[in-house]
Amino acid sequence: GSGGTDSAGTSGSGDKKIVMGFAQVGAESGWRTANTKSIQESAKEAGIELKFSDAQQKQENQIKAIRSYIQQKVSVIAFSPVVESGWDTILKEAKNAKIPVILTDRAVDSPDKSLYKTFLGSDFVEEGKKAGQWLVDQYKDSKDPVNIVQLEGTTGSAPANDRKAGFEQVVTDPKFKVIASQTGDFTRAKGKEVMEAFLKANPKIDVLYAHNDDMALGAIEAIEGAGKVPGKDIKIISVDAVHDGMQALADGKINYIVECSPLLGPQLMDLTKKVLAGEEVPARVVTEETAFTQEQAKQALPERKY
Ligand code: GZL
Repeated sequence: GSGGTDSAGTSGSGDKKIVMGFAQVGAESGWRTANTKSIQESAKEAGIELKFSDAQQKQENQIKAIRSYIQQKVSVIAFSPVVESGWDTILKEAKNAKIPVILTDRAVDSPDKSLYKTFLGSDFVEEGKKAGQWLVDQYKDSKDPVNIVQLEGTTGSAPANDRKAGFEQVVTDPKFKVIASQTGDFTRAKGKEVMEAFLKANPKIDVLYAHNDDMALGAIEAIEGAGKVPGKDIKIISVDAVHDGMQALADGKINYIVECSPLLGPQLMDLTKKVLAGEEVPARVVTEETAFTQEQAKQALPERKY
C-alpha cells in the first residue's frame, strides 16, 4: 500500500483514502467464496478501505446496501448484480451523487451505459459455447438421441441466461434433446433436489449440463443415490472449476468443466484507481479463462489457488 495515513486522514502519498462500497451477491457457492476472498485481499493490498455486504442472493438487499454506500459518500461502488434487470433507479441515484459504479462478475441489462464506468467479468455466452462444443465433439460419431437435463443458474441472472444461450447456439443437431431444464439457484442443495426430480421423471438421462460446480456436486449426490454412476451412466458438464468441482473431475465423476475465474479482485482495484484518477477505462474487461478435461484437472489440481 502507499504507507499509513497522515493527520488529515489521507494516505501516505497525500491523496485521499479510497473507500469502496462492495455489494456482494451472497455466499451461495464455492465460486462466490473465492470471489469474496479475492476482493477482500486485493482491497487490503491496494490500500483501499472496503465496506462489504452479503445480500443472501436477494436483489432488494443489494439495492439497500448500495443506497447506504451512497449515504456514506463512499469514493466508489462496486457490485455483482444478482439478476440483470431492475437496477436503473439505484444506479441513477449513485450517478446523481457523483459516485462512480463498477460492475464485476455479472451484468445489468440497463440500456444506459453511463450508469457504470466499466464491467469486469467473464463472457458467459463463450462459456456456454465451450460446454456445448465439448458435447458436440463427444457425440460426433453417434446418431442415437442424446437426452440432456440442464441445471440452470439463478433465474434472471446473466450467467444463467448466457450459459444457456451459448450452449443452445452450439448444440443444434436434432439428436440432442434437452428433456428437462430448471434452476438450481447455483447451490449444491437445490442442485441435488432438482436432479432427484429429474431422475424420477426421466428414466433415460445421458447428459447433465450444470451452470456451476456446486449444482453439479449436488446432482452427483442425487445420481449416486439413484444407484447410477456419475461421469459414466450420466455424463456431466459443469462451469466454474472451483476446487471441489476439479476434484470430482479428476475423480471421473464430472467429464468436463469450463473455467470461470472468481479472482477479479486485483483487476477491480486497478480499475478503481484509474476511474478515481479520471483515467479512461475500457467499457468491458473480459477475464481470461480456459476449460478442463479429467486428465487436465489431475495436472492442474496441485497448484489451483481456489
Ligand atoms: C459467475 C458467477 C456465478 C458462478 C456461480 O461469474 O456469477 O455465480 O458461476 C456463482 O458459482 O454462484
